Amino acid sequence: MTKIVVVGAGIIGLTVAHELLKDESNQVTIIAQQFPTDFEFATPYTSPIAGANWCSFAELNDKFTQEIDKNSYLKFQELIKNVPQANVTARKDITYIPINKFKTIYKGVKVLPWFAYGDMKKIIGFRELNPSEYDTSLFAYAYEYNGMVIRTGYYMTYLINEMWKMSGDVETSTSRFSMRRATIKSLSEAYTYHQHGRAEIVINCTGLLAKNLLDIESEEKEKLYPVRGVVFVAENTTGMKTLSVVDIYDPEYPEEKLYFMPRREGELIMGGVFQVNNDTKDIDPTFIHRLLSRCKKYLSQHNWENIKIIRTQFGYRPFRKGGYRIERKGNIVHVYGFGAGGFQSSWGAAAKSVELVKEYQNKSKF
Ligand SMILES: Cc1cc2nc3c(=O)[nH]c(=O)nc-3n(C[C@H](O)[C@H](O)[C@H](O)COP(=O)(O)OP(=O)(O)OC[C@H]3O[C@@H](n4cnc5c(N)ncnc54)[C@H](O)[C@@H]3O)c2cc1C
Ligand SMILES: *[C@@H]1O[C@H](CO)[C@@H](O)[C@H](O)[C@H]1NC(C)=O
Ligand SMILES: *[C@@H]1O[C@H](CO)[C@@H](O)[C@H](O)[C@H]1NC(C)=O
Ligand SMILES: *[C@@H]1O[C@H](CO)[C@@H](O)[C@H](O)[C@H]1NC(C)=O
Ligand SMILES: *[C@@H]1O[C@H](CO)[C@@H](O)[C@H](O)[C@H]1NC(C)=O
Ligand SMILES: CC(=O)N[C@H]1CO[C@H](CO)[C@@H](O)[C@@H]1O
Repeated sequence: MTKIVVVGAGIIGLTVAHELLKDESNQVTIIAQQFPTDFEFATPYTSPIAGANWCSFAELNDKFTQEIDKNSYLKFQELIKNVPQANVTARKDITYIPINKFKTIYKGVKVLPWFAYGDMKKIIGFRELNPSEYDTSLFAYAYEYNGMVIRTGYYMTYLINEMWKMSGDVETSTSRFSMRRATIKSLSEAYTYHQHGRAEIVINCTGLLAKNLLDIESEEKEKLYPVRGVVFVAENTTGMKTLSVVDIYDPEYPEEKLYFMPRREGELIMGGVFQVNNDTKDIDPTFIHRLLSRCKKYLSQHNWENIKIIRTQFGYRPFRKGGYRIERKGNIVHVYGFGAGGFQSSWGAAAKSVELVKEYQNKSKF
């Protein structure tokens, strides 16, 4: 048996732990300050705040990220098909590019994502919309694909339930899974938290808060930064059935975005903002008015009258300069810095992490 401690119970820690448990020779303890079943989050914890959808941000030539996101897409499709209790729902995902953004930011060049090409185009059902399908006085172009909405809190609970199942549910002296609430000051402390004695391997999935760990490499500390997001959760009385993204550009409010995720159970996620290095907890009270007036302007086919906002949420996307890190250093595997895409990269990132753990296990056999 290999004793492994996973630090962090966000989407990354949970998915890595889930994949490690598939190997019956691994015993995994997750330790975290916050778990998905907490109702209030005293310290930054991003995963329960996300919508979440799949919209890979990989550059056209970044095969590594493309592979990770494609792996995750295929995994989520399996869940959509076969595992309704995972609370991942299939939805069309439409993106509209307003004319002003096309002219100013994109300099009149049409930009399509990497999944508009090659085999992924077919897998994902990518299609550019015909001009007859959108308002050409507002938009330069638009496209759609077969996307999804992940109901993040329930989905993470599903992952935990699966892990108990793999381990045999009851915690015994031989059970392979355990969860413990703890706040560690340094990763070197993490080894002592395994349920069956000192751990051999630690997986670092701490998101943004890792900045606070005492034994972090100083250059790593400087690489991590928050990008704040704010979303409103509304009752879905709009008639919206597809995920919709309007790629707006408002020179007066360049941090403001416009996207919608209708959840299966009747909630509508309305976002949002992309505030680099802003760690405030305040919500600008005038923002909702601008958001709703953009709704009426760009998505007038839906009903925005009397929309009822149920709650407001904010979180900090854990960004890292140079992109995320999946790397083994001795018996520590680092898996963090997933920015705005932790869900869409989760399965692919977990598969890579498991490979790194195997590599270590192979080496230490000799
Ligand atoms: C508004 C918003 C919308 C988003 N929408 C999407 C989307 O549509 N699709 C998508 O893919 N992504 C989306 N994201 C991004 C996604 O939420 C993040 O990339 C992801 O949640 C990061 O997960 P994580 O596991 O790395 O970190 P976290 O979820 O922050 O988890 C970190 C874990 O580590 C624990 N921890 C940290 N330090 C310590 C310590 N010292 N001791 C013990 N435990 C510790 C924490 O308690 C927590 O359990 C969105 C984010 C925001 C804010
Ligand atoms: C653990 O991960 C964080 C980012 O989440 C990173 O800043 C830190 O360097 C890592 N810890 C160590 C000890 O390397
Ligand atoms: C919108 O909400 C209603 C219930 O309020 C639900 O029946 C319907 O399925 C929801 N639509 C979508 C697309 O989620
Ligand atoms: C951070 O966000 C708040 C709320 O939106 C805003 O009032 C404030 O000006 C922002 N701070 C910075 C430094 O951008
Ligand atoms: C580990 O060893 C096994 C068995 O020898 C081998 O099949 C596998 O490819 C190795 N994995 C890695 C990541 O080194
Ligand atoms: C709480 C919640 O919305 N969970 C849903 C997850 O999926 C199952 C199976 O489809 C539903 O029954 C739950 O309502």
